[in-house]
Amino acid sequence: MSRLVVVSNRLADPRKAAAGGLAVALAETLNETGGLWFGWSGEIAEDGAPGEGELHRHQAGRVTLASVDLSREDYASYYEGYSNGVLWPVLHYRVDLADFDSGYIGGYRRVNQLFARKLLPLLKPDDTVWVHDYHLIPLAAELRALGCRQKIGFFLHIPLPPPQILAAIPQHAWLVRSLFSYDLVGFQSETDLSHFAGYVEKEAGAQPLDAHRFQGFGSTVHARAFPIGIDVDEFAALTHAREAVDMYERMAEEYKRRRLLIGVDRLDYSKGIPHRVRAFRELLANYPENRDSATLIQIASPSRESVDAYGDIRRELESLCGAINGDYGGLDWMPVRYIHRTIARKKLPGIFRVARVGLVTPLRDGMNLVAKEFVVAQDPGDPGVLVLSRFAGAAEQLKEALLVNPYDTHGTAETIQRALQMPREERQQRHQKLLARIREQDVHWWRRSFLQALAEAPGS
Ligand code: GDG
Repeated sequence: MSRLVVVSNRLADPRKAAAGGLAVALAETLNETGGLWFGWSGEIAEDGAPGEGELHRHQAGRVTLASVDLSREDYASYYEGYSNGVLWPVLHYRVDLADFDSGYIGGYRRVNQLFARKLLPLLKPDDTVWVHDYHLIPLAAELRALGCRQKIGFFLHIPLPPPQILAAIPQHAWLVRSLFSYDLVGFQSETDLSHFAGYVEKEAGAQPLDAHRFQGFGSTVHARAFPIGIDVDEFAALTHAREAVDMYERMAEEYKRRRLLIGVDRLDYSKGIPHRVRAFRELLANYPENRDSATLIQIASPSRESVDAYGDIRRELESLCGAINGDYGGLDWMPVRYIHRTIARKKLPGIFRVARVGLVTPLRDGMNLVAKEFVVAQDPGDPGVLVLSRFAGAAEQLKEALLVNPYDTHGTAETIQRALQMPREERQQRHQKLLARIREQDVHWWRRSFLQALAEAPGS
């Protein structure tokens, strides 16, 4: 197997499995192949020049971690500006929240060029390079411009919107053309793939050679959906470890007279948290039997606080939760517990397991791993019910969840009521099917499928 080189905006030490996410997903292959992980160090060089950054290297077991610092100006335009101020909102269909400052694109391009320049000398001839996410769309084009011939794959962790929405980005044509420098492009869902196919056909006149091969801009690219999964065994082990069990027992005791609903998200406008809280308010209004009983715990871990839209959603949530507690709460019952902090990962499965309903209702989400974690943490004999947005990538796989349209407050409230009333037998049947699919298409399956498809894709 050729050496795996992973490139992502941020990197993590793959030995620290508790880090979760990409580190757990890629650790096995990085270790087996003595791989390299390259990205931004997380450091901002206050007096650094734009387009420059010091390279740091260190060993994490068999894996080499190589990272570069960013200048203050590059951080502002590449990371906060173009990646999180333009690409994140538009790719989540939120053109209204985008900040199309024409100064950002220069920094985005410059940092991708910097990454290409620093990475190229570290590559060996038969390396396989796997680039991750929207921060680095043009990286392969920049590497190719410097003469890189290695296989390069790209995986987009967030959605790809329909062509008309993508076209709102002033540089949309350049971005999509950049994707043709990869040998393989992976999306989270068939929906995202169909948007890519639609875009290249309508906007770029590129011809599909078959369902997964597209010809355009003088080259051919393979594109497919590879729905990302979780490490099921790791999360199941976490569920039965002491911290989670302690958490479960404490919460089960505290809420034994009541029924818990749980939401766990980064505090991001794509996650639909205010919509969810409004649906919960409607549940209390329309089904009074839930008063003094149904309790929503919403954990919203802080995220990108310096961006304006994040401050707005934080304020909206605080006032919404305060109003519901004021209207419905009593001396010994608060309907909503809103926690704007990050909770230790080891405790999460305990909270998931005690909940009767898991609310995963993003307005738009690439995949949403919380949906999968919630299912894995359940007691198969008496499982909770997953209420899932039809607009999460996970909805393509998790058909036995109760699917909702998060914009439909009334419909979501009705579905939550159905979840609270679902008989045990139906809950067991649905849970069994969901768990089987999550297990079958876990993160190791995802990694193997992508790398195999990349190995089989003809080189450029
Ligand atoms: C992007 C895409 C795609 C959340 N709060 C806490 C906490 N978390 C953990 C969850 C889960 C992870 O963070 C979130 O993953 P998601 O998939 O839900 O969402 P994004 O962060 O937006 O991830 C997404 C993903 O990439 C992978 O491709 O699925 O669509 O947007 O693991 O458990 N963890 C801890 N404390 C918290 O308070 N410890």
